[in-house]
This record gives sequence, C-alpha cells and structure tokens, in this order.
Amino acid sequence: MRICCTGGNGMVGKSIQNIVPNYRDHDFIFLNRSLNDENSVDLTNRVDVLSYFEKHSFDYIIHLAADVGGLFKNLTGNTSMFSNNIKINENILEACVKYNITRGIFVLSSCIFPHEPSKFPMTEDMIHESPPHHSNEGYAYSKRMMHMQCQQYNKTMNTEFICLVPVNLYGPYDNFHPENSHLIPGLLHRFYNNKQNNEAMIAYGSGKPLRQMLFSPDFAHVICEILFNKSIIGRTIICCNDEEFKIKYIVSHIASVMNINCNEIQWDSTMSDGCMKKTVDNSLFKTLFPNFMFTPFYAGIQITYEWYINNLNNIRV
Ligand code: GFB
Repeated sequence: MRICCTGGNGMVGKSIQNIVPNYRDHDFIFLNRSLNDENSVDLTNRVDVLSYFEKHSFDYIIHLAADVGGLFKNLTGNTSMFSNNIKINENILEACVKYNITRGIFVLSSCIFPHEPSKFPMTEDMIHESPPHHSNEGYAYSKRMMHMQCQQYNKTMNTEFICLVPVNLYGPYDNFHPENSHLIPGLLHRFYNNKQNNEAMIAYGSGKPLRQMLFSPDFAHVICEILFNKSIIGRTIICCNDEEFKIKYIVSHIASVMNINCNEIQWDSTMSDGCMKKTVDNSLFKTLFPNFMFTPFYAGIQITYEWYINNLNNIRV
C-alpha cells in the first residue's frame, strides 16, 4: 500500500519514520511544510493540496499535520489556529474523497473534549457534549469539525476514516519553542537555559491541574497498528495509558531528571493553569489492544531529555 503521512516532519511524524522499516510491504510518503522538496505542501492552500494529490496516488492517509501548540500559544492564537486547521483539515478530506483515499487515521486531541463534562473520565461519545475549555476553543472546534466530517464521509461515502484521540503528547522531535510549546518541551528548554545562565527555575501556573501524558513513539506504534488492522473501521478511539499526574509532579520529575533541586522551582501564579482536568477513558483502547505496553512516564521523560541533550543544535523552536 502507498501511505501519505501529513506532518511528516513533526514529533509523531518523525517517530513514524523511525518505525517504517517494520512495515516493509508498504510505501510511506511523508509530507512536510518547509523542506522545499517535492513533498513540501502548504496544506492551508486548497489548490496546492489538490494538485499534489492529483499527481501522487495513495491508498491510505495518516493525517497528523496541524497548527498546534501548548496552552500559551492557544490562549493568544485561537482565531488563526481555528482558521489554519479548518483549511488544512478540509483540504485533506476533500483530496481524500476526490482521489479515492478511503482509509485513514485522523488525529484529534483530548483537549477538544468538554471543559465541564457530565462525568469523568470522558468517553469517545462525549466529544461534542458541551463547549471545550476557552483557552483552546479555536483548535478544539477545528478538530471537532474534522471529527464530524470524518463521520459524515464514513456514513455517506463508505470511507474508513478512523479518529484517534491522544492525550498530551511528548517525546523526541517535539517543538521546544519557549512560549508556544507544550509543558514538557517548554520546561526542558527553559530549565536547561536557566541552569546554563544561573537563572531562577520558573514554572507556570499553580501546578494543580491534572494531565495524562502519552509518549509519542508509543502513539506512532498505535497509529500503524490501527491503520493496518482492517477489522477497525470508522471508529473514534482514545489512546492513553492509566497514568495521570499533577503538573507539580511532572515539573518536579523533570527537575530531578535534570539534576535540579525541586526546592529551587518557583511558580509564576500570574500565568494561566488552563484546563484543570481533562481525564479521558481508555477502556475502548484496552479492549482492542489488551497487551499494548505503553512506555511509563519516568522512562519517557528520561528518553526525551537524553534526546534533547543529544540534539541541542537542531531542535525545533
Ligand atoms: O502542555 P500544555 O501547554 O497544554 O500544559 P494544555 C499547560 C499546563 O502546564 C498548564 C502548566 O497548567 C500550565 O500552567 N505549565 C507549567 C506550563 N509550566 C509550563 C511551561 O513552561 N509551559 C507550558 N506550556 N505549560 C493543550 C492545548 O492544553 O493541550 C492544546 O492548549 C493541545 O490545544 C494540548 O491540544 C494537548 O494541556 O494545558
């Protein structure tokens, strides 16, 4: 099979590139935004997207590409993130239907779930129950619209579009931008620089919110397992293990991995906490993959930190 993977140069895309040798019967083509090669496509540009897919035929798609970021990017970027992601997702879906790509993986996020759900943990059928947290409603609604479209195409065009819902992803190849990144890369990068410059170790918010974390190489395996498992069609599946941590624990763990004294950490309570809790339910995933071994958080952080230190000169910021 020929598989098109959008967002091929991003954190999950790079992790899929690393496991492609396990799938020798298939051809993976990784799209990117900025390498200026024949697979560089501006996915917000409908004409570019349709002309690319007219020239290159595929059987399956893994749609990872998105205008994405952590809490603080979302807080200031809701309008542009909605607009960019709606264009990206609509262009990709239109190309899939027009050029007969009938099976694919479309990635959502646990942050698109309701901010004040009727119950915790939240299950797949609760995505549209009520509004998402205000901090990232632009991104959340764009992903919810993609989810609705996938289900519509599955119903009316007989497609097998599967929507996967990871919790907060982290790992090698992440974006370490000091302001726009997610918690773990943002903290690693800032703590590393603070340590180098003998500056105070600042973490944001109260440390009280709860987060579930998913090691991106694990998610890469999940994506490929589900894509090639033809018994799974048109479903929405939350992907996570049973761990959930307070932000304070995550920050302290990162500090200890970096040999930073946790007592040195100062909390900037003027910075937003974002959503306090977005716990989702992994029962469906565990039914489908009862033996899947997730990387424990402490191990994932160690691997991510070592990757960061070994790739300091070419990290994405
Ligand atoms: O990963 P993060 O930025 O996004 O985590 P969300 C934010 C939480 O970590 C907040 C605290 O409680 C922050 O106060 N925090 C502490 C920090 N120090 C830092 C830091 O240095 N950087 C960052 N970024 N946070 C995102 C959504 O929400 O979840 C996105 O906004 C995305 O759309 C992602 O889907 C999965 O988990 O709050």
